[in-house]
Amino acid sequence: MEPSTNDSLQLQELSFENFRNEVLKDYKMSFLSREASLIGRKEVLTGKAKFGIFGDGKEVPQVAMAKFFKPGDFYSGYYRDQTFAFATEAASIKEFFAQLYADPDVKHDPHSAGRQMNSHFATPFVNENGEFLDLVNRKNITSGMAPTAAQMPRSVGLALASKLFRNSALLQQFTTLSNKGNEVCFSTIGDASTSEGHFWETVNAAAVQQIPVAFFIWDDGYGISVPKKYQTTKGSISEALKGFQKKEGTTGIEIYKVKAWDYAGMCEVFEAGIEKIRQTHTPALFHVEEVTQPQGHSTSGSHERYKTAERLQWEREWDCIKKLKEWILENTLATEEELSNIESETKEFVRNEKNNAWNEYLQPILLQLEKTKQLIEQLVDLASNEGLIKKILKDLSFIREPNRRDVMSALYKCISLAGLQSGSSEAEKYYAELVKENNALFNTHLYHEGVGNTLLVEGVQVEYAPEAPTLNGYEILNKYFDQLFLNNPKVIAFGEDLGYIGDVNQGFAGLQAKHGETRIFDTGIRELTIMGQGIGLAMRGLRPIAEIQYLDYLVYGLQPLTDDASTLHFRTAGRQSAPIIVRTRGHRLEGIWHSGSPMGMIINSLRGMYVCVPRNMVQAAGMYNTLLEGVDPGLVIECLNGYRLKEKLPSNLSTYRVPLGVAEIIRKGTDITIVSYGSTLRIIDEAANYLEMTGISCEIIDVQTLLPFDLNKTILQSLKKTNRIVFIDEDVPGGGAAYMFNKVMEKQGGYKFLDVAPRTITGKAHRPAYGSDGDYFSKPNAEEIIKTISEMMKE
Ligand SMILES: Cc1ncc(C[n+]2csc(CCOP(=O)(O)OP(=O)(O)O)c2C)c(N)n1
Ligand SMILES: [Mg+2]
Repeated sequence: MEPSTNDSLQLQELSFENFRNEVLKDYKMSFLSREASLIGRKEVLTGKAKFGIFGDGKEVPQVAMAKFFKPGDFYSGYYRDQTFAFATEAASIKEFFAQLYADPDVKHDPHSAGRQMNSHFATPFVNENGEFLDLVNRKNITSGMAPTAAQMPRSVGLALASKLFRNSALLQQFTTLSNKGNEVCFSTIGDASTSEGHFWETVNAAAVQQIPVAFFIWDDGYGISVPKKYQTTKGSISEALKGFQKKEGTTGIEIYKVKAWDYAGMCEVFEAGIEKIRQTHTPALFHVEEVTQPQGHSTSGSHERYKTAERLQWEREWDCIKKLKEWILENTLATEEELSNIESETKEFVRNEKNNAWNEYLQPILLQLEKTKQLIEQLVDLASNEGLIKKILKDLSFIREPNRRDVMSALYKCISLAGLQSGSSEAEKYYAELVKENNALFNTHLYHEGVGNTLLVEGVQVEYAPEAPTLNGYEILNKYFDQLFLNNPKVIAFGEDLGYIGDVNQGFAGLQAKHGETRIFDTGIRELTIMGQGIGLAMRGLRPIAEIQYLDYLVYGLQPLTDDASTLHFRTAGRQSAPIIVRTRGHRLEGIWHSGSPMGMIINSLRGMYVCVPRNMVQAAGMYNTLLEGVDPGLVIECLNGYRLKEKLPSNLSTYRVPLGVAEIIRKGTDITIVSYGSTLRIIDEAANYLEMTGISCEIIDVQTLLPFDLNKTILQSLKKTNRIVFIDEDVPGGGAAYMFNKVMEKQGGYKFLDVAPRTITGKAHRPAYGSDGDYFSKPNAEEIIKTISEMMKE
């Protein structure tokens, strides 16, 4: 039935009222966020917080954008997006201040437990068992990072996941991870950060793959002090990107331009633009121009130093909140008075929430301080110099805004001055309690700490049938991956040349044809975003194996691994995980670019990942299985020269598991312990065969994983027997071998069992020269090992 004229009038009024309320809500939200920025800056300048970076000037674009961010969607952005976080209810004002104060209580700062600077938000993705939550019915904010454009590469994976969920029949069953691939990834970036290669690689990867990502560029004309003319071709990112514009029948992206002060315009463009992305999976870029920055870049320094008076004046006039207010008044959506009521209400709310956050932050420290002072008072008489303790006590009373470290430092010194050593005094017991408490607050979650920790995955012994065939290494892997893809629908593998030809060493040969292009596929030459793609897919609950073609090129993809994958779990205090498996092949082959073994660099930049260095392909398979059982990210470096070596085919290849951190004695001996891993073991074996003929018996230990390292102290046990030890690898001097040396000597206490000086044998400091002779003279060779060990036997 048609509505009567009266009904339709009522409906119109209703929809006008709804519209008006929506606009006023957005005004209020923008104002609220601005107030948080203004107060936040003061909190830093008065010393309550250490550093602040705020979203002032970007409020209105972000309330507009937040309207179209639906449950199930993903956000990967940067430190300017507090308004978006408030508007999507991902963060509260109180949480915002808790993070500003670095409150380590996860209940107060659920985004990072005080581990990140302010405006680095995150919503929970995994529970304490490492299981993924229902991500479909919540708005998902991936944890922010400070390095400019670091949020870009993972956007590729976050968006690609939607495409895979939409197109792969096998993935339809995971209804808490995706609703038929309808999720859009919102990715924000500052204008200046688009100068980073990360941005270009990401836009290209998104455009080529046609994945649902919305890029928002907050163009305020500056990257700290450096203006656009030094950043962007033609001074406009949307102009510079024109060749990426999608046309009929091509790949590409949609490009939209809007003005940050044009509330109505942005709502219209974002609504239609996001809907199109959701429907078609064509990525889009929203170039938001004429953005301002009322308080300048951050609390370190003022923008008067580099912005002209005219620019500053323009920024004041074109402030997005001021313009929104004018627009509301012009359109008679509210009166001055109504808006001013909203403003004063909001100001008070923010002030109160700030105070609440501060009190909650301070309360536990004040309690610690009180108790510590009482305990110290009892120590005064015990010290030979009681004046010193009294001074510490007095200083403690003068601290206006105490930190946990002030408490710990005073208590430790007083315990020491009082000569307490029993461990049973009240002061010592309390100190021990605080050590434990602070460790739990500040030093946890580098890896998953619940049942999903990969270290808890038990090993499974390898089994061989009596007539087990002998195959090339690559054939072993090929059989392994085939079974893996049959057994685990969440596993996805991709990389350069990995799909159609099945990788450069045929580990995946024939498997794309068998398991499908949504599971095993090629990528462009873009290591950085291959890693980002893996991280994003892993964050969406899939189990990507992301390939770097050669270990030497891991450096191209290292930034997302070290800054994102390795820190994600830590920086969210266990609330997000990216269990990416990075597969690569390396160590000794040929020349400067195909035989690198930069293990020191890798293990020191990837704390937070597990690093596996299998000696052959059966071991590699066992390590993939172990990593896939846990929820931590891992790197597996296969031996580049091992694909054509013969290995026996196990009968339990798909269930065989190599436990992480368990070193294996691969040759028993009595005179010297040789510690190594990967392809170097073959050179060592050659040396050991020779040494045996000369009467020297070598015990060779394969550490198997560098992170973690020999958890059972297998090496120490061996050293206790041989009293001689040498660490060998192909890295530069002071690299991987020095790491192993440190672990055994210092951590395992190996120095106590030495009869002769321990040694490391490594590659040269330079890159390996080309050819067989280059290899011989650049990398550790059998003769060098024989010579060193023979000398050690004579000492
Ligand atoms: C890789 C890296 N280089 C430098 C910095 C220091 N830095 C922080 S923000 C910034 C400017 C970013 O400008 P833009 O992308 O325009 O964002 P805006 O702050 O203007 O919103 C710089 C240089 C950084 N965080 N990361
Ligand atoms: Mg900028």
